[in-house]
Amino acid sequence: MPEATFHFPPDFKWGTATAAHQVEGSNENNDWWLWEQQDGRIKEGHRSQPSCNWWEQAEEDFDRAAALGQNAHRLSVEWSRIEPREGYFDDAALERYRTMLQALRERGIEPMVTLHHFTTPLWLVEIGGWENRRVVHFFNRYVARVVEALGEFCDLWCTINEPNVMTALAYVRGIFPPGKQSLRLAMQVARNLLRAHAAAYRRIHVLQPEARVGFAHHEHIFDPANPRSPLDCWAAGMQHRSFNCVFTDSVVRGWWMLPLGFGPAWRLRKTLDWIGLNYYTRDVVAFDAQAAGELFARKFHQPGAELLDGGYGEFYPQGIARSLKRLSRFGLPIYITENGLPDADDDQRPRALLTHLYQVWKVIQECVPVMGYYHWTLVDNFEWAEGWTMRFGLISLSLETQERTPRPSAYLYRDICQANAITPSMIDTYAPEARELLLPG
Ligand code: IFM
Repeated sequence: MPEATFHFPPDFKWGTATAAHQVEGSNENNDWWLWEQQDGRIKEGHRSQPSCNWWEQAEEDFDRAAALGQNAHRLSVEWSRIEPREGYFDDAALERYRTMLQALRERGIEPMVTLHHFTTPLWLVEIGGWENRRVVHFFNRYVARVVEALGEFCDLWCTINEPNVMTALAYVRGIFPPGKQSLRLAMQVARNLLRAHAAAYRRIHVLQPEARVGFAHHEHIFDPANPRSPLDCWAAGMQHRSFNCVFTDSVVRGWWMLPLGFGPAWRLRKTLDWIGLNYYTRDVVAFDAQAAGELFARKFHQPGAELLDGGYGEFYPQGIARSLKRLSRFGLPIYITENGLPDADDDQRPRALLTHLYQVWKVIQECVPVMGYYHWTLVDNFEWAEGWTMRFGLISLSLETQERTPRPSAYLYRDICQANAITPSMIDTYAPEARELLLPG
């Protein structure tokens, strides 16, 4: 009997995802650039510069993506380049982005453009950044300019990347700029991010009625350390609700679902045409009476679990299926806007690709409407507070020479994209150790 091949839907999108500050280089007018200059902020004192030099030569990597069989790419545009001073829009920067999007189209790659991916212009930071409610107006005006300039080449827009990660790391843990630790400010910022998303959604549709607009949500799995312990279950549930549900559920229900505030939020309703899932890993959670600041949670990795490089988390492919199923309750098309792992020597990535995509395939069989998958990422890039210590690329990058070297997983992903399927021979060629997981017996 022939062995199973796992086919994806005929119009499935296969791509990679990136973000401006992580790949462009020479972004010196935003909060992350300032943050990188401060001692102790980034691991090993790394800086984003020169990154992958996309501002000059993104097209060379687009060639590589096309040669690797990809038909989609998610990239972000840098607000601080487009609006370097309040109210002043730089036509040359917009033109550069037009050429990038056109270059993608010419290579048969459909762009998805993210409008905010963690970085904020310095002029806005000086007046409070995302804490200032006027950000909603500023973001809206900037989004309108971008859509007017780039709409010829793009109709798939992602307003904001991972608003939950941005709020948690910048305003609760304080390891992203502005490095604050205040639940009150975190809630204020969360509200402004949601308002900005909703206003941008409406503005984009006025300018481009056919647009498809969503945001990229990061879902992290939290499981109770002891599923029979009501306290562990409660602590894991609190982590889940406060990290995973605030943004998604507020928009879908039109009701503020913030830890410090519930109430009507009608203007958030009906502001998603699709939802993006960024999935990476999970934690297990035990109740800890001493950890009031952490919502009484002690988080750790499942004992005996396979771990990812640099303490990034646990290798847990089932989590992508669980996350997709939760999001499917919203009744929207879903894009997997990010999924990947840090793996410099590529000893886990081939198996990670196969096992995560197998989980995706399984939920598609259960009628979960997954439209596409964007692997994070094409070429190693600047990993925020982790600097260059974590290598997420299908293609490795030498920062000294800018030389690119595809890792074996780049070819596996190419084969999957070209076949629109996972086949037994791919498993045998790239990750035979995954065979018993995918093709038991
Ligand atoms: O590099 C980041 C990206 O900017 C947002 N999502 C997670 C990725 C890997 O940590």
